[in-house]
Amino acid sequence: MIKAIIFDVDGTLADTEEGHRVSFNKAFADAGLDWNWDAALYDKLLKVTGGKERIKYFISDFLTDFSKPADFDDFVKNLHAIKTQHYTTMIGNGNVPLRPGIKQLIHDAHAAGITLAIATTTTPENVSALLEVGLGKKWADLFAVNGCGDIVPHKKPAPDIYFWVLEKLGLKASDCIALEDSENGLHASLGAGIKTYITTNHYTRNHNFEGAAAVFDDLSDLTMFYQSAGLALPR
Ligand code: XBP
Ligand code: MG
Repeated sequence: MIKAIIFDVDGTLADTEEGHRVSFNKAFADAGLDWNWDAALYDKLLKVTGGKERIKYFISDFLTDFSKPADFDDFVKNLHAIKTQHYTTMIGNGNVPLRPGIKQLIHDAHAAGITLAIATTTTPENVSALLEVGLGKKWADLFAVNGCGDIVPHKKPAPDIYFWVLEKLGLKASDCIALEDSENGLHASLGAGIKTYITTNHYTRNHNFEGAAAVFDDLSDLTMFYQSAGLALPR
């Protein structure tokens, strides 16, 4: 019997990556940088998870003439903090709804006594902004564990965040299922031994999901998902 469902956030709970991309570009403009991440470039940059890590990847692998400031880490951290401000404002305005079936799944599972958790690469502020709009002010009461951002040394595709969540839940990997959207996310959850279901989006549709228990376009048909995942939930 599944005791817990562990949710990825970006691309899974909501289709957020366009919001992230636009927020990165706003931060670059605020900083007087002529960098512009269009969708095609962002698709490549999504190979690296974590906004700070993604900025460093862009600088190292896509910029040739950028001379790093002395306090490079602070420079990146500050740029990312500005980006997070723009993102949380955008999300707070209700511009990015939860994906189909997500709100119903969360409430059905919580009502049935299934433990819920979050395992994401994004920041705690971004998670709060998204779920306060999507699930209401008391969203945090629905989740036993909220694993996000820099609390682990290595971000996805490393399994660290999933090991961290399992440890906090006090559950075995076999007691849980994970919901992810990307190849990096799948590698992370499988790396922790967790059976993983995928919902794709326009950035991840062509990823390699070998090892996933099942791949769905989205969870608009919760009955199909519940049957596939062996969840005895009302539909
Ligand atoms: C997706 C990510 C994040 C977001 C940007 O996280 O890799 O880095 O793209 O958010 P997940 P930040 O799919 O694990 O939820 O800038 O806050 O990292
Ligand atoms: Mg994701």
